[in-house]
Amino acid sequence: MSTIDELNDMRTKALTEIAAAGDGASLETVRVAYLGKKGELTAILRGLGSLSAQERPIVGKTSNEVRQELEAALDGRRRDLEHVELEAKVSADAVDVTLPGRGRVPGREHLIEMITRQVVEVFIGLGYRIVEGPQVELDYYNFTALNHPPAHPARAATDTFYVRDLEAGDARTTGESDVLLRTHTSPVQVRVMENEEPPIYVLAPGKVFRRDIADPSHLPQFTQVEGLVVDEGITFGDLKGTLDYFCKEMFGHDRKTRFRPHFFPFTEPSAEVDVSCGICGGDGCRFCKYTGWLEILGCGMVDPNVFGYVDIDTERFSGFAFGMGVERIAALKYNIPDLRMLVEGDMRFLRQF
Ligand code: 2U9
Repeated sequence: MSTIDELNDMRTKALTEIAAAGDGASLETVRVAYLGKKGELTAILRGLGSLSAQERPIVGKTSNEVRQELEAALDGRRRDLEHVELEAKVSADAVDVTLPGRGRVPGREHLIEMITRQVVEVFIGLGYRIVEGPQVELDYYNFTALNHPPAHPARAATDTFYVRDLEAGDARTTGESDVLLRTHTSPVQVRVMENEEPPIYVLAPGKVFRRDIADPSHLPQFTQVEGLVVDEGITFGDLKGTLDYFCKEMFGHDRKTRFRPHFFPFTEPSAEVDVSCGICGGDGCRFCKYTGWLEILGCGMVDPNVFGYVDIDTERFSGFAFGMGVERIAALKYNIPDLRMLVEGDMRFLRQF
């Protein structure tokens, strides 16, 4: 076969292969096979010197034409492939801007946060300050200074979570120590009275801990709001007026309150406060166990023994205190049958409806 025939065959073969190359890499393989250093066309050009003087210019000219043709075909195919790749990428990344957006689920304040905030807002409106303190407390602030005798049942290791210091070699598995998880927020107010002079009008919201098994009406960790007033001339009348106003703000101005005698170690006299049932209006129904009343608060006049621990002059000052469980109020206000529902991460309490 003459060199010209060889060139023509090569041209046809190369053009077919270029047209068939499906991506940039296979196209490059074709280029190297013909135009690379060891390529078929390069070999012919290198061999020009050994051709006859007659053949040389024709083969040289044709070789150059074939090279230009192949280079043009390679460029054209490369552009086509790039275009195809770009088209594929664009259509894969395409966003249909006319589609409706994917909705986010907005969250809301948890019921416990909401009730705590509402209670706080009522007392802020009455001029009270919010105070906070440690959740890990000393026995002294949680029990002793609050007039709990040494053998008071609440101090038992079956009722209170005691904290052990393992690094200090405390090997006990149970039993009382000086450090505990506070069982009420009252130690916060003891600390306030230690550090400040009356007049004191404070509200102490926060987490508290009791060694109870969780059931429909108990949680081992719950939220309390307690209040403390210490001033000159504070009477049980001030206590009643304040808590009656609070209940009306919280539950509605059509609600009544009643104060039943009770006992707490830290107040004397003490009372529990009921609010009239919002379902039956006080007539009696299943919700209020046919009593017409719902128990909301505990309260009382601060026991003089408590003032003794914090060096407040009982000749000059008197005070009242109260406490409530936020989960219990949430359950009553929103008809929640089991307190455990509030802490189990049920999204229905957190989703905005
Ligand atoms: C100081 C002195 C007295 C806070 C009070 C109650 C009554 C009370 C309960 C409500 C439901 C606890 O969460 S609950 O189980 N609390 O009944 N708390 S008087 O008395 C104080 C606080 C601080 C220095």
